[in-house]
Amino acid sequence: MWACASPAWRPAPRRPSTYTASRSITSYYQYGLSILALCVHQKRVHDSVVGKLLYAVEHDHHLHQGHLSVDTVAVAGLAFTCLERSSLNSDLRHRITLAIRTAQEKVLKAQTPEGYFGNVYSTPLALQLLMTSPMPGAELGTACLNARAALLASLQDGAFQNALMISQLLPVLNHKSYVDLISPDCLAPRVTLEPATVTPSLMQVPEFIHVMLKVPSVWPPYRHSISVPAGSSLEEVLMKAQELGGFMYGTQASLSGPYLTSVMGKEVGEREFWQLIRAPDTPLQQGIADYRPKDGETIELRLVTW
Ligand code: B12
Repeated sequence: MWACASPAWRPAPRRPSTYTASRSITSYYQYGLSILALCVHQKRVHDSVVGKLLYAVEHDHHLHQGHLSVDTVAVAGLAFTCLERSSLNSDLRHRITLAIRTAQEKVLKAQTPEGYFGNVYSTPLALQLLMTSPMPGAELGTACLNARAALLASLQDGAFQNALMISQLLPVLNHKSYVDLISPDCLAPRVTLEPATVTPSLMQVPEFIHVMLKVPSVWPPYRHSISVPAGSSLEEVLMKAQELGGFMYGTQASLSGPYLTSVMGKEVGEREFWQLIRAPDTPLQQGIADYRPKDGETIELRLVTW
């Protein structure tokens, strides 16, 4: 199954400029999102800018290590749909129409047996794209129904706690996509999500769990069993490890929550990231603040390039 370990592929590096970011942060996901954002505000961009995204979709540049980045293709498809609906970049009309079809086909092909497109967290954007589809047919209908059913089940299981993920899901629950922002209907009734209320029982004695924390890519390698109250997040495991000594980490705030940027003093370099892995080799589908390890799990922090 595609997980975030297969990140969005990136456009060619920028030419040196006065911009002094410490690392390049451009990806086709961000490129597509920017075109989409400008388009819903009816801002015209040059054909060469759109052409670069078209080229990426036509030539599978959103592939990474052989995997498809469903989030990236979905955002590109939404951007093209907006351009088509707004009659922008009309000289590219034919390529844009074909690219929408290509993006939709790629997303459909990425459906898992559970019904997700890619993984649970790429499914909301994928559904946004497929909902805007001019593609007729029972196949699309069944695929979308299966994805919706899988999403609703995961909602019940509490998979959507992250505000950014909820922001990508809410339009789908309202039968809308980001493209509808071209002319938003502010008066339409809205589906919202109610926070689940958990009443902790009085006299609850916290149960403790043990999580093995491993960092093999530093010298000397770090490996310790950390004891935390059951239900703790991975971030709480990291905090506890730091408190015990011999472990250090740093984060950067992002819209998705705290992003792990350094471990044992090792800061990520350009196009590197600290990947979160459940041993032996399963990349986590949530960040440190949202993921709650189970008793006996081994979590590895692995420095990889994207
Ligand atoms: C590109 C991308 C990456 C790139 C970011 C590098 C870069 N400079 O572009 C890389 C490959 C490094 C990456 C890493 C991870 N990612 Co990621 N990523 C994305 C993607 C496709 C686009 C994000 C983006 O550019 N947004 C637009 C910009 C404008 O917004 P931004 O807030 O500035 O974006 C920054 C943050 O989002 C941050 N970031 C990226 N991913 C994640 C994940 C988490 C949990 C956090 C806190 C921050 C973060 O990097 C972005 C660029 O600087 C999203 C897809 C989506 N549907 O949102 C997944 C997504 C957000 N990632 C996800 C995950 C799970 C991860 C990892 C935890 C995977 C792992 N097992 O290690 C790691 C983060 C680990 C850590 N160190 O904390 C999930 C989050 C699901 C959730 N429940 O919240 C998503 C939704 C993908 C998916 N469908 O599963 N990711």
